[in-house]
Amino acid sequence: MKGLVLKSTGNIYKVKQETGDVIECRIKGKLRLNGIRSTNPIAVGDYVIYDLENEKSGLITDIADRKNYIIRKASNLSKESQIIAANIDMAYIVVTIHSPQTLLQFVDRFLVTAEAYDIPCTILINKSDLFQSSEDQAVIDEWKEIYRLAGYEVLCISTKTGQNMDELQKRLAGKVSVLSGNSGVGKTSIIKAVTNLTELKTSEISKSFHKGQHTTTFAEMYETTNGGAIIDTPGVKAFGLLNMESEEISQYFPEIFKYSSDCQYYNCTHSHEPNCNVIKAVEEGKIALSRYKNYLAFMDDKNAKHREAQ
Ligand SMILES: Nc1nc2c(ncn2[C@@H]2O[C@H](COP(=O)(O)OP(=O)(O)OP(=O)(O)O)[C@@H](O)[C@H]2O)c(=O)[nH]1
Ligand SMILES: [Mg+2]
Ligand SMILES: [Zn+2]
Repeated sequence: MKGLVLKSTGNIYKVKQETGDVIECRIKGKLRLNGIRSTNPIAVGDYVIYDLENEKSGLITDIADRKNYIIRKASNLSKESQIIAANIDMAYIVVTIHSPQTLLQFVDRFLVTAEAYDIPCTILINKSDLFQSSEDQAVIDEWKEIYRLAGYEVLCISTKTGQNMDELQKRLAGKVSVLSGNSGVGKTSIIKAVTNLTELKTSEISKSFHKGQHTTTFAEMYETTNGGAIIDTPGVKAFGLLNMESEEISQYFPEIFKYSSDCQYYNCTHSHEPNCNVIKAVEEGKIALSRYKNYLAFMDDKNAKHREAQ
C-alpha cells in the first residue's frame, strides 16, 4: 500500500493512507537510500510503500521516487544533512525584522538552497503589527526592495491582525508548501491561521528562546482549509551552504546570474574583474548591495573550505 508521510519523529512515521486514515509506521529493515547522506532517511512529504501490521500500524518497505526535496546542513562544516521535506511545490521563508531579528544572510542562505533544489520561494515578513514605527517601516521597505530586485515575492503578514492572510491562503490552495525560518518568527501561528487547528503549540519567544528550545520539535504536514498542504518545521538558527562549487553560487542568485551574461570574462567571479556587468549593476542599484555582499561572503566560505580540504 502507498501512503504519505505527515510526520517523522526518528523511527516512528505518521502515514496518511489512501483511505485518509492515519497510521503509525516503522521502517522494515534497511532501505535503499539513493545515496543521500542524511540523518533522516524518510521525511515529511515522502510517499512510502508499507505493509499493514494491524489497523493502526504498518511497516514501511520502500520509498517512492521524490519529485524534489530540500536539505539543510546545520553548518558549512557539518557533514550530516537533514532532509527538511520532500515533494514540495513552494517554500516560504518566514522572517521578522525584530522580535526576533532575522539576519539577511540567513535569508540568502535559505534562498540559495531553495534555488539549488529549484523550489520557488516567497518571503513572508510576519508580525507586521509590531512594525509600525517609521524606523521599522524603513527597514521593511528596504527588505522589500532588496528582494523585489532579486525577483522574489515579499508579503507582509500578521497572524494577529490577519493582514494579507487571505492572500497567503490563496497561494496555498492545491499545493504542498513548507514554512521555514528562525525560532519564534511565527511559523506555527501561521499554520494555525490557515488550517484552523487551534490546538497546535506556539509560545512566546521569551519563554522558549532563552531556554534555547524550539516550540515545534518535528516537521509536520497539515491540510489547509482550501485544499492545500502545509508543512511546519522546527525553527533553525543557521543554514549551512550545500556542497556546491563556488562557480555554482552565482547561478543561485537569480539577479546576479541574469546580469552575469554580459560580463567580459566567461569565468568572471564578479569580485574584481574589469568590465564585470554584475559589479556595474550593483553600482547602478539594479542589484541590492546586501545580496551582492552575501554572494561574496558565500564565495569566500567556499574558497576557505577548499583551502582547508587541501
Ligand atoms: N505580534 C505578533 N506576534 C506573533 C505573530 N505571529 C506569531 N506571534 C507570536 O510569536 C511567538 C512565536 O510564535 P510561534 O508560532 O510559536 O513561532 P515558531 O516560528 O513556530 O517557533 P518555533 O516552533 O520555535 O520554530 C508567539 O508568542 C506568537 O503568539 C504576529 O503576527 N504578531
Ligand atoms: Mg513552531
Ligand atoms: Zn562579472
